[in-house]
Amino acid sequence: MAGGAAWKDVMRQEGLDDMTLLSKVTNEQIRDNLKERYDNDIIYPKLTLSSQTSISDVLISMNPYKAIPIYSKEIVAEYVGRSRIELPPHIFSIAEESYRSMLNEKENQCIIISGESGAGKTEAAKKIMFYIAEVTGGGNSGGRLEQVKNIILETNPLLEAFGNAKTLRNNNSSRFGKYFELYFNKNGDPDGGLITNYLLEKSRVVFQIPGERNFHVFYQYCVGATQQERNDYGINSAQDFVYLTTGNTLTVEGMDDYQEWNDVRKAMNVIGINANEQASIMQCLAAILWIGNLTYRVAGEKATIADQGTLDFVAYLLSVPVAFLKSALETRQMETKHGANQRGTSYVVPLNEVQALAARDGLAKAIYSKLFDWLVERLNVALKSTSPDYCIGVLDIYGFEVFDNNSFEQLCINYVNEKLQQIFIQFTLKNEQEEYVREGIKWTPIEYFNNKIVCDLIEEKRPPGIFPVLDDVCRSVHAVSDGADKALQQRLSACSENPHFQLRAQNFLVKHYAGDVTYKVAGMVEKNKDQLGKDLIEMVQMSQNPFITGLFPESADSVVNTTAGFKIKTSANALVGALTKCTPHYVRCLKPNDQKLSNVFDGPRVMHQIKYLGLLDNIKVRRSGFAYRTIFKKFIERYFLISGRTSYAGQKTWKGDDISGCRAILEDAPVDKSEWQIGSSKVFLKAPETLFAFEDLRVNYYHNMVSRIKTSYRTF
Ligand code: AD9
Ligand code: MG
Repeated sequence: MAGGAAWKDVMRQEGLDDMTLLSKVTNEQIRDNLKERYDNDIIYPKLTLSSQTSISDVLISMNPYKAIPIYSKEIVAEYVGRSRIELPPHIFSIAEESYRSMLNEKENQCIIISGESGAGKTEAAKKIMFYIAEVTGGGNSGGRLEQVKNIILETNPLLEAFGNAKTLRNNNSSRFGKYFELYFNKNGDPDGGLITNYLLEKSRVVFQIPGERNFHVFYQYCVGATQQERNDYGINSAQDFVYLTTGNTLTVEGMDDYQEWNDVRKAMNVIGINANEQASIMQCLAAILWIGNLTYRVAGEKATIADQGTLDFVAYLLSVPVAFLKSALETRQMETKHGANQRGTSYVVPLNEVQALAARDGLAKAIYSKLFDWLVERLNVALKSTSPDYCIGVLDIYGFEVFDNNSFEQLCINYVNEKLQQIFIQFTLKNEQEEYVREGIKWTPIEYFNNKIVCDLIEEKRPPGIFPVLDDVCRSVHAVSDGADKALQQRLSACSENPHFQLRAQNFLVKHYAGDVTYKVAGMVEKNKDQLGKDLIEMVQMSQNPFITGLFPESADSVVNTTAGFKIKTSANALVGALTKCTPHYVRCLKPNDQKLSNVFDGPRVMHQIKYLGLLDNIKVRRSGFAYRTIFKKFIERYFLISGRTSYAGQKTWKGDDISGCRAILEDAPVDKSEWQIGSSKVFLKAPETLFAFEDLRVNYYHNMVSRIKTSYRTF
């Protein structure tokens, strides 16, 4: 049912849908094609690429920064059951292709969405979820299925409130990475899911640069709290909390915090977070805000809490004895070991100003990040699937980012982006070219930049990369000290042999695939250490509120000594492992300008992205490579009908070996010799059109057979 104005919007044609068909293969042509389409509100071109398993599209998405009417239910209906070559490129087409290929090929799929901060990844992920919820489980399936779909959709408002924030790059920037595996049963009905979250940027809880905000949820809470919550938890306007005002930005254009708060509360109900738990969440959020209002009085090397009233209130919110809170925020217990197997002597050492502030902020960050993990865990409980058959994973992480001041958080974010670029290269360039070599196919190799060298620079043990150096310093120096930063500065010289690294006074530069970023050394060791002091852990564990003690289940003595760098490295590599097991689909998001403006196409800015995304390399590999390949046996089974040498009257007659059978079929087909090659185990076809031609020949053969049978029946 193709009707309505919206549908016309999707069907409009300007420039090329498929950029692998450009007349000239240059970056300028890619840019011009993107511009021509963008100027006409067509934001999705694609690249038809081949991979070892199938021909697939890489969807390019250009953020329009305005609403374009192409996401209605009517448009969803158009994409259902349609192949990717029938309709214009669209995020729905990628969702459809993933879903169908999961059911047809019985293989798990993943959709990898990449692009820099503000390019449209999260919006794309949401549209995929929407599409899948729309097209699955129609009829009277009701009950649990509807509930699962509701929960899937409600995860977004909740996770965005707690995990997104306004940054200079994006008003709704994801400050955590998310891999959302949607589970399905054999019929293709959603059956649950699993969310894996990656490194929340928790430093934002205590500090924001000018023009940025803390996580949305705090501002929403401050405008949306009930009178009861205001009375019980001391919720005032955002203006009154230090943690909400360091960026000097309280509202976001186009964002209605009050409305969003209602959505958050609704989402909590749908997910099954009960009233008691919700009250505890409100209490924790309030505790964090009030912790931020604690101030210290400093005398020499000793910092003591200045305002008893605030301290009392925080103790009340955390349900802990105030004396313990006070000592955990002012002092540190140290133990000197006398010898192996002997208990040491304990000393109580006062904290200096820097250490005291670090303790205070550390407490707030720890509560928030534990709360976030708790929410994800609860979502996973709600999404728990009994026995899933298949899965589609949707990866939406924080995009590559560079600010005037970049620290440990940017290093982690940009590192994960490097890893994703690695997988993309692997899937679309490296494996592809290696297969040609293996199969002995003649072709012209394409040079491309392999960013493995940058991944190595950050994560490798030998020669030591940045994370291992950081870990080393963390092990040997007290994190909150000048000494830590100096030691890091010195030891980073171990990375200097890597051409993508430059050590400078007080900072270092990494030449990332997406651009150069200078990282500040100061504070990195502490952020990497990422450990709440023993005193603070013991203090929160004394809480009378089981929700709060539940957030800190580990014993203070057994706190595992893993650093933030180690964790992100481990989880990024696990992610890569999981993605490589699935059939991949790609969405490459681009942003048209840095001002978040609609109708502004900043040519050089777009060009920069085209270059580092390697779109040109993809097109070149695709054009000089082979779109389709399949093993000899499969090729014969599918196409034996086409040649008289391999078939007669619809029956396979071929008795020779598979390779000669393939050769017979290919030679007899009306296809130019340059369009195919035979490797050592597979047949390779150059253009997708050649494959379509083979499919047509097969279909025609059937038609002819049927009409011949009909004709002979009539004459009889
Ligand atoms: V980050 O790495 O999380 O900072 P994303 O996720 O890539 O970033 P996001 O999806 O949040 O970017 O998009 C940024 C903003 O661009 C959105 O809030 C929308 O205002 C706008 N946007 C993105 N995609 C679309 C779209 N398809 N149509 C309209 C869009 N607006
Ligand atoms: Mg995002």
